[in-house]
Amino acid sequence: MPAKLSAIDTAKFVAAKRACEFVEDGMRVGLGTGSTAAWLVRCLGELVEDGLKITGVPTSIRTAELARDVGISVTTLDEAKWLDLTIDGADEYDPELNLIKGGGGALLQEKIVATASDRMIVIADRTKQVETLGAFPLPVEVIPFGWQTTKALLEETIAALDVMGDKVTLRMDGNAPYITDEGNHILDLHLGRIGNARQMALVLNQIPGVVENGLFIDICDIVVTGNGNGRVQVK
Ligand code: ABF
Repeated sequence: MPAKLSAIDTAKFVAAKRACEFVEDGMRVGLGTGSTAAWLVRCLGELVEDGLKITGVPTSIRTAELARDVGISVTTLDEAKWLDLTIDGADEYDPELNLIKGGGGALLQEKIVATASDRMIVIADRTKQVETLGAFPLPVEVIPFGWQTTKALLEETIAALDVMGDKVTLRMDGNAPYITDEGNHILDLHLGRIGNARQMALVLNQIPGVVENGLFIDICDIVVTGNGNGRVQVK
């Protein structure tokens, strides 16, 4: 373990290290995005240095850059076609292992890659565990064309679902909306609590202009969590 890690980084590191035990020689591995997934990429880089043979499919430009930096051979999902395993972070996970993801702005590629995998493992620190999803703002990716109309339709739809929540707000980095690797915008839905995540995930994607949302339902198979004392739990 790297020297002098903070408690939160220790939690992320040990979860990432433990998840590497699921990676076997010759695997095609989806590589997630975010700070916990970055620890995974670094740990896999060390294993590759020691002879592990894998091919990585990154879920963002920044993960692709980090993977190359640590010596992991990367390819595209079109090349790989299907993956043995995807390992990624999350913003929240509930008892059914349903997730909110996308706080890092990479939800679209993350959901495509995770779905195109035999297994999906989430690595997280203990703070990501919730009884009910929704305290973390739900990211929704929309195309730039007519995004303000899409935002208004989202507000109407959420109101119709009678969801107790604040107004829909656009994540503003400075004066510009957050732009994804695909050039789309991210809207953050401040819902507070999502009573029926399965229904919400389906309804959101029916709205014209919505590309994808950060609810990952029935996609995650295993959650590996770490805590600040270096202890790991596999669920
Ligand atoms: C990414 O990792 C995102 O989907 C998710 O929002 C983020 C979690 O970031 P971190 O690991 O930095 O907490 O997969």
